[in-house]
Amino acid sequence: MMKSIARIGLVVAALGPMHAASAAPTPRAFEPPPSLPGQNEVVQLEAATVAPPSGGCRPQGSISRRGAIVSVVLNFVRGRFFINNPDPTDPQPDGMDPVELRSYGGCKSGPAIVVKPGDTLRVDLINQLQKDDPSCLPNPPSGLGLPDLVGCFNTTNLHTHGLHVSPAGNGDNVLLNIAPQTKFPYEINVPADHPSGTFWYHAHRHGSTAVQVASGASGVLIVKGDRPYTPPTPQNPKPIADIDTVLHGVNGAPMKEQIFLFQQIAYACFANQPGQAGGPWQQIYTTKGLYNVNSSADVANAPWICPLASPGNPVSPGVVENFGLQLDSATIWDTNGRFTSVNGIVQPTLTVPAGEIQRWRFVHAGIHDTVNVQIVRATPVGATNLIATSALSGNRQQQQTDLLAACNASPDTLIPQFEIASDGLTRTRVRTVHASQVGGVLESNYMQPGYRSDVLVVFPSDGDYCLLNQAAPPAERVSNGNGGGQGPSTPQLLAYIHVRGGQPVSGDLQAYVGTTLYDANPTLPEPVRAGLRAGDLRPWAPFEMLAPPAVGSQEQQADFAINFPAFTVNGKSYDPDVVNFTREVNTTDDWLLTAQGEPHIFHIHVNPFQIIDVTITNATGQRVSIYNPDGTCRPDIVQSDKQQLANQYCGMWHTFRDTIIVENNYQIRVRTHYDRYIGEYVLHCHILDHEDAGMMANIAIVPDLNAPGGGLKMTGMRHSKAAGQPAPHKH
Ligand SMILES: [Cu+2]
Repeated sequence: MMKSIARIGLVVAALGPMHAASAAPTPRAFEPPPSLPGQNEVVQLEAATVAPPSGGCRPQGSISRRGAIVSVVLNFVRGRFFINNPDPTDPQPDGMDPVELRSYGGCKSGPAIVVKPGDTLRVDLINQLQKDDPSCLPNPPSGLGLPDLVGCFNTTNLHTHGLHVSPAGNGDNVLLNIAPQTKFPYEINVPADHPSGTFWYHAHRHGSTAVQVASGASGVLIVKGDRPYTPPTPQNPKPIADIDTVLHGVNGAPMKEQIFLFQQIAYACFANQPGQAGGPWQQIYTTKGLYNVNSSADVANAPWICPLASPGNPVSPGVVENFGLQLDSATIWDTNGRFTSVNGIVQPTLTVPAGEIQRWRFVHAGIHDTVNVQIVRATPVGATNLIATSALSGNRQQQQTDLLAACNASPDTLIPQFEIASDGLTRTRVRTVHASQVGGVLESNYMQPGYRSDVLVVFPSDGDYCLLNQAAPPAERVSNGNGGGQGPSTPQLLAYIHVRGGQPVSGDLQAYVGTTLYDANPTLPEPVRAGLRAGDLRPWAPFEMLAPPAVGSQEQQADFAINFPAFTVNGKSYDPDVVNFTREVNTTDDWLLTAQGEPHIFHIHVNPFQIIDVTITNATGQRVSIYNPDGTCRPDIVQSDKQQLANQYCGMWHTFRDTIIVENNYQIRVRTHYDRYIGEYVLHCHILDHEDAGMMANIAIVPDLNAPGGGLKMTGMRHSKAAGQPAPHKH
């Protein structure tokens, strides 16, 4: 470890003082996520989406297809690359901060992987990280700020978030430890009836999840479907059809797709001298001096910088190594000055033609902070149109003034997002995120870590637009002393959108999208086609309504809380050796989700859940639903929440998801069916530093709750047979 610090210092020093800092950031073009080299017809099919990025990163590894077997070699490596930083006071050449991060294939974002229903996805995960890992010592250096069970940052595993696949054995099994310098053959069998949609994969080994995902260890995983609509029959009342099959133009050409993998890579540059007492990664360079565990609040809230190294002042590249300083704080992402990146690039520029309907797949791959996605028509400010020239500069806080002026969200400037799928699953109805609002708040596409949202977008005319992460409501901002809040304290530009050429659209964009889809799908039966025009997606939605649980079945509960230092589910910190819930396969449960003290994010593996109800305690102390009987939000209830948190649930009634935020004072009732798969898996908070700190529980799905051992083992069979008694009846 000492040796590697010395090496790091030298490398950065060698890059440095020759180059002067540039005055304005160099605009960076939008790029898709990297793609693995290899032959894969599905990737070819997706060429427009997953083409090798022009100036981007070619990940180590490979992908190939033979029949229905997709073989991926995924290298988990310490990658050295650069992240663009629009802050001109950042002295790195051309505003490119050198970083050294745990990554898939050595790129900022993991490679996009595309599979089809019925595929077997084989992933050879090769953990090339070093065994020499100070976070994995029996007594790690105290300056690393490691809570109990957090550490071993070079040990990993792989989770396919949102996929309905087996959690057992070599499947989507997050109870595995893939040690450094070892490899593991995952085999993910995507069932033939799996919904198509937007999913993602990321590292998920308890204790190192947050550090690895905050380093960028995540990538999109798309299930691409080609099953056309067929009418229901008595034998098959709910035929499977993929929304992909209707998203094309009148000429049949597939709709252009764009992937937006939002990552919040929390890199910091450290000042550790080689041989420093207490170990490495203890002092972060900030605009106000060195930040360590003993720093004042002033320094702790200062933006991070990566200065040039000089003799006697080594500077590490940007790394994610100190759990306590870099991740484990409700406010740190808001104040550290770092930017949410899109496919590994900070504030890229995307150029699209007017009038072209595109499918945008948003994936929130951050670990902790809300992203409130808005698309806003830019207003030219002064002589320089900063959005037209992609020229916002400064760290996030410094960009605030220009951004507020240039990207002012209002009912007149907001471009609607037509959401067709949430958490990968096609909705029964298009949800429009637009200016019309419940409770006096301009709507955003509210995304929490783990969420996905597929939206159709179309730009009415030439001009410049801002892809924003809109600020949290005032009462929720970190700057008002309210923890992490529901979004940043200041709006943040995620990407510049330049609309150039194409055909302008006048009139209502929703009608335009509906008519375009109608015209492009003349072979659909007329009622289905007319429904599509009106936003009815039921023919392509994998689920509509789950039947209720059996009468008398026990409601399950997950209550998230922090009783520092304990991060708990139902009062218990994660114990890998304890099964917290045992439930029976092919049964249905209702769950009540609650969070104490601050919001938490419920995520459960393997099976999605349906949002049955969201309730809030109103001013007179009654618990009331935020929904009307038809699923629309009740304005009076929404307005009663002074923190304006109910809006994010308004589009969720009866939708199916795998991740949902649980706000304080809210209760969320969800329903889930333990379909098909037995085995042990987890539910947890998707604020990943909470998960690492213990906010996770094991759930085991067994063949038969009433059989000895759940019917999983031969144990007890002899006894029950010898006793001559039939197995007790269920329920
Ligand atoms: Cu949490």
